[in-house]
Amino acid sequence: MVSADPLLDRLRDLVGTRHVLTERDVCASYETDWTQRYHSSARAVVRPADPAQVRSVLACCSEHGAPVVPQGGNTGLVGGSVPRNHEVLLSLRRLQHLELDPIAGEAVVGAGVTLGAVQDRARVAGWDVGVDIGARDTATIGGMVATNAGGLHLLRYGPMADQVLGCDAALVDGTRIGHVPALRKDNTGYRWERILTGSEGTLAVLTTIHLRLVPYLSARVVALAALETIEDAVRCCSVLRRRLPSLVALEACLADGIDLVCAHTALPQPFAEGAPVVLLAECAGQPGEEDRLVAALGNALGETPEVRDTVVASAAGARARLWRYREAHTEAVNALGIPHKLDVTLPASELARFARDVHATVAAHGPTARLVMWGHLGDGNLHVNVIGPEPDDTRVDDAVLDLVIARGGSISAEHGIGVAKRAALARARPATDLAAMRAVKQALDPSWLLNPGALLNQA
Ligand code: 2HG
Ligand code: ZN
Repeated sequence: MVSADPLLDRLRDLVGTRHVLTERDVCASYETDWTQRYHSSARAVVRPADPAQVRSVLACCSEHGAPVVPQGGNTGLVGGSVPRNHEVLLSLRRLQHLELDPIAGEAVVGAGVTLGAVQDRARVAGWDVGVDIGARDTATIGGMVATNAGGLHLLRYGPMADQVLGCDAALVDGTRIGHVPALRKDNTGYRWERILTGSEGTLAVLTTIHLRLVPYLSARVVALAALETIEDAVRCCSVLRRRLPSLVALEACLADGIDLVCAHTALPQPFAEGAPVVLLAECAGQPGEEDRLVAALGNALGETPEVRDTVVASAAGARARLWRYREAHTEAVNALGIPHKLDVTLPASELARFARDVHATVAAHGPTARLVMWGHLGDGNLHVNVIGPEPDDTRVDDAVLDLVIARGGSISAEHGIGVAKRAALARARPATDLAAMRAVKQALDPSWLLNPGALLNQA
C-alpha cells in the first residue's frame, strides 16, 4: 500500500500497523475532550506499547518536525489532551506496567494505568493512593501527574505532586530522563518528577511513575450536613478540620446543583426541608473504628451551630449513595449542554463573597447563561460551571476568571491550564514568571513540538 505520509510509515514500523490509527471513527474518541468543547482531528493516533517505544516515536516525530499531543485517559477538562492543529496524538494507554512493593508501601506504575487499577491492587495489600477523583476508572496516573490532579482527599494527603517519588520520562528527541525506582531521600540535583508534575505534557512525556502509597483506611463514615449559607459552610469546615483528625474529604454542593442531580439520577432530595448548601464530610479509619468515627463526626456536626440537619452513613452502599449527590454533578451538567468549566481556588476569607458575586457575573452574559457551582470547599476549590454561552464564546470564562484574580484566587485549582485558560494565565501570573517558564520550555523542547498551544504560547 502506498502511503501519503512517510512519517506514519516510520511510526508503523516502530509500534506496529495496528497501533497507528487514522480511521476517523476509530480516532474520534481520542480527538474530543470529555466536555466536548475541544476537538480537532489528529494526524494519527499512535499507541506505543512501552517506554522504549515512546522514546522511539518521539525521536521519529522530532526528526520529522512533527508536533505531538500526549494523552492519557482523556478525562481532562481544559482541552490540554486533544489535538488542535493536526498533531500526532500520542496515546499512553498501553503503558500498563504495575508493580507494587507492599513492604515499602510504594508502586511503580506505567503512565497508562488507571487510578482505579492502582487503587484495586494497593487496597488488597492494605495500601491506597493518596489522591482520589471521580474519573478514577478512566483517568491515568500519567495524566494525573502531568496535570497535578487534586481531587477529593487533598486536604488529607495533598495533590499528585505529594504522591510522586520519581519518574521516567522521554524528552522530545527521545532522550530518557529521570529514574525509577527512586529513593525517598535523594538530593542529587534537579528532581524531574517535580519539574514535570503539572507541566501538562509540554516539557517531556511521562512514561513510568513511582508513587508513594498511604495506608488503606477501609472504615469510612460519610455525612451530609444542611446549611443556610456558604459563610456557615466555610465556618463549619474550619471546625471539622480542627476537631476531626480522621477527616479525609470536605465537599460542598448548592441547592440548584442538588436539584439538577436529583432530576438526572432520580435520587430523592437528601433533606426533606431542602438546604441552600449541602456539605459532605468523610472520615476514615482502621477496620473496627466505624462506631467511633460515626460518634466523632456526629458530635462535631451536632455541636456546630450552623448545621441545621444531618444524614450520616457508614455502610458501603449508603455511603456511595451520599457521595452520588456530589459526584453526579459533572454528568448532570454535561446532560444540559457543553459546559464552560472554571475550576478555581479562592482564599477561605473570600469564598463566600465570590460565591455570591459570581452569580451576577454569569447573569451579565444573558438570561440563558446558567450557573451550577460545587467543589472541594475544604480546599477553597470551587467548580464554576456555566451552560448556555456558545462553546467558543470565551467572554463568560474571562469575566469569571477576572473576578477570581481580583479576589486573590487561582484560575486553575486542579484541572490545569490546557488551552482553555492559556490567555488568562497572562493575567494571573507575572510576566517575569511566564518568561522563566518559556525559558524552561525552550531549553527542553527547542522547537515547541510537545503539546503546542497548551499551557504556554510561543510568542
Ligand atoms: C470534580 O471535582 C471534578 O468533580 C470535575 O474535578 C469538576 O466537572 C467539573 O467541573
Ligand atoms: Zn474537582
